[in-house]
Amino acid sequence: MDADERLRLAVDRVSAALRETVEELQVTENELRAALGFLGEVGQAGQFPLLADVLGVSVAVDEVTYDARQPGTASSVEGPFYRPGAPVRTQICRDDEPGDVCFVSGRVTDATTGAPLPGALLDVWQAGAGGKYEHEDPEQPDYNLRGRLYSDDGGTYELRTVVPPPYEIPQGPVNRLLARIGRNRFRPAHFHVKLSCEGYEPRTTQLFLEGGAHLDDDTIGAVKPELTGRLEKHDDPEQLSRGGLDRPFFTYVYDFALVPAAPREGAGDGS
Ligand code: MBD
Ligand code: FE
Repeated sequence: MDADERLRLAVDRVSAALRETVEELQVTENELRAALGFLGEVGQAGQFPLLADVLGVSVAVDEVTYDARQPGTASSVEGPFYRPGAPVRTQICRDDEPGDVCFVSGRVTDATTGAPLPGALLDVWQAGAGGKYEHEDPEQPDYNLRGRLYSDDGGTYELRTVVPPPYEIPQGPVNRLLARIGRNRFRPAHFHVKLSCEGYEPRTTQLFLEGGAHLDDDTIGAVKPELTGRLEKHDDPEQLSRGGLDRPFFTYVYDFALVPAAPREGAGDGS
C-alpha cells in the first residue's frame, strides 16, 4: 500500500471516529467552534507534539514501531524536548545545580552476546529540580541538564546530574484541556536517553524512578516497569568528603543493551 493510500485510509478512519463522536454526544455548533479554536491555539503554542503525547498517540506509535519481544533495552517516546548538539561531558548540570546530586551509571552491552560496548554514545536530557527543562526556564544556562557521553572500554558510563522531579506538562492549551477534564497533568520523574553505537540499532528511551509519583498515571502513558530503576541515597559523612560533596547524594544504576543493526538492504559485501 503506498503512502497516499495509507493517508486516505487514515483520513477515513479519523473522520468516521469524529462523526461518531458528534452523533453520540450531539455536539453543538458552539462546541465545534470551541474545538477548532482550541486546535488553533495548540498550533500557535507549538504544542501539537505535546497534544499527540497526551492523547496517547505517541506511545501507540512507539508500540507499533518497536518490537517489544526484541531483546535489549525497551524503547520509550522521545517527547517534545530533545535538543540535538548537547555538549559532550560527564556532568550535565552546574556544580551548584538546585536539587539532589545524582550519579547515574551502568553498562552498555550487546543484547545478543552480553559483550560490553565501548564507545556507545548516550545523549541524555531531563528537567531541573524546579520542574522545567532548560529551554523553558530563563534561570537555566543553555543546554543545562543536557549532555552527551561515551561508554568506556568496559562499556561502563557514569554521569553527574540532579534527581529529576515529577514534571507538569507546560502551561498552555494542552495543560488547560487536561485541567478542565480533570485529568492528571504530570509525568513521573524521568531521564531521557538516546543511545547509539556503531553497528547497533539506536535506541531512544526514558528511565523512571522506583516508588516515584505518577508512575501509575503518567499523563502520556509511557512508563514501562523494565525502564524503572532505584535511587539509592548516600549520606555517610566519610563517603561525602571523599567525593568532595557537602550534602547527601543519590546514585541510580541502569544497564542498557543494544541490538545489532540489521544488515542494510543493498549494502552487500561485494562478493
Ligand atoms: C515530557 O517531559 C516528556 O518527556 C514527554 C514525552 C511529553 C511531555 C513532557
Ligand atoms: Fe521529558
